[in-house]
Amino acid sequence: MILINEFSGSKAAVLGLGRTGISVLNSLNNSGVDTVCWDDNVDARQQAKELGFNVENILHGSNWAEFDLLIISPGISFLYPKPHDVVKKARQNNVRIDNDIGLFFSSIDKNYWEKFEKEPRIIGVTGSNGKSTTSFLISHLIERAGIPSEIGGNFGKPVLSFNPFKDGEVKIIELSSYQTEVASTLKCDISVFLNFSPDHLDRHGGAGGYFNAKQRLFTIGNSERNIICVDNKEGEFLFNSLETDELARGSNIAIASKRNISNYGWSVFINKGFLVEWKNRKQVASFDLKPRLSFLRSFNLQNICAAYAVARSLNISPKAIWESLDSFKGLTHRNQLVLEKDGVKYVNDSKATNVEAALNSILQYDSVRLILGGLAKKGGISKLIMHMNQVKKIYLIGDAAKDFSSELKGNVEYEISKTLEEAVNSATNDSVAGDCILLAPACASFDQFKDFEERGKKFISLVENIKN
Ligand code: UMA
Repeated sequence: MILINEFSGSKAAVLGLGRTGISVLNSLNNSGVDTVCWDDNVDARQQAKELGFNVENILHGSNWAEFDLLIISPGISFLYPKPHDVVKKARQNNVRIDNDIGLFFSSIDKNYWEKFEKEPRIIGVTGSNGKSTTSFLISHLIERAGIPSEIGGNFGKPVLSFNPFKDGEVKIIELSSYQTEVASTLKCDISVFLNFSPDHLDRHGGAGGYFNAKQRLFTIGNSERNIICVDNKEGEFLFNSLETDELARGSNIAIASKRNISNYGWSVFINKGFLVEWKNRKQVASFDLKPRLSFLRSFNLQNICAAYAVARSLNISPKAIWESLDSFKGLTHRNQLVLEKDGVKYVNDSKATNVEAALNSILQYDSVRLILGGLAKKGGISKLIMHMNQVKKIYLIGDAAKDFSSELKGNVEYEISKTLEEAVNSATNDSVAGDCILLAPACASFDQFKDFEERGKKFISLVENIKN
């Protein structure tokens, strides 16, 4: 657990009692902070009571003059579609609002850092897609190099549940826009920006607000090194704006998965099937990806460039990184090959919860039977429809099925399968050797499942039945 001495003796209200809220309460209570907590869900409140926390209706029954802090979970609306009523109340009473990420960074002051022989490092990874895979790949590369590490944040383990820092350790934090939007402080040593595509637009008042939330990691963060993917225009903009700072110029690394960017001061890119690093107009390393391309591509080349650049920033040699890449197995629910039977592949990319992520998956296979649908995100699927060459048929599930079917009409063969089970069965019956049955739903899962993990697990269990 991470302790936060700065607030010892103060009083905090905690809203949201999921994974984050409980970790915040544990940490604050052990740091000498007096806490009360609340959740809109009665079961969550009951569970918190059973854990011994002080549950109090902070919306109607509290004296706000007593509170110094309100700590909110990522799922709580901060600005859009409208601020949660408790957030409004805190603003009316001039109570500081923060989240677990802000608390985590406030816990690290000079006095704390000075006790280490070898300074620990913190890496923040943001972007619309590939954050988890990149974070996991970074941890794999640095662990293989003998550097201790821990991974958390949006990845699953709340940052305040991290173990106390060890000498020379690296903490890797996956950061969602919900988290970067609210955090009062973001002090990573190395910050990574992967890509940008519209997502979570309701929660950020549109694409501008969403980009701004991600950009905060770089604008308020002041990292020692920024690693920015310039594959899309938002990344290019971010890189150029950071390079206007004379002191930072040259310390940032640009990465690109589709073109030669050796004209940047320090760069890592994929060109003609090679992973290449350039620094100060000299080539530092070059590896032929082609023999391993289909294996590496399944982790997305952008993610590989980013993790390589982070490892290089930690002084790991190009050769050691290259050798460790081979033993990386990837993450469950992210482009995970579940079964290959009679020449048909079954791939679980349940984490592809938006169009961009689904498209990344589809483009990796030549003949796709795509399971699509769930709870639709804003913006429709027109971008997907432009890339249907590899898609033989679509099997629509969930709430979005009807709306998507009208968009697909005339563009690609489809059927409304309703449930995941029906979709898997139907796609299996239709399939021939060489096909890939791909769950890349481009939607949230909450209409039929608890979360993307439950949806992925269901897919795996349905596929396991086919195996037997
Ligand atoms: N709640 C309220 N009122 C509200 C909204 C929520 O009381 O208006 C309560 C709920 O009743 C529930 C609690 O808040 O009891 C849930 O809080 P939460 O949604 O913030 O969930 P946590 O369990 O704390 O998990 C969060 C992240 N969840 C979200 O961002 C929605 C997890 O990311 C993260 O792993 C975890 O913190 C640890 O840091 C998940 C996620 O889906 C994986 N992230 C999104 C994504 O990847 O697209 C951003």
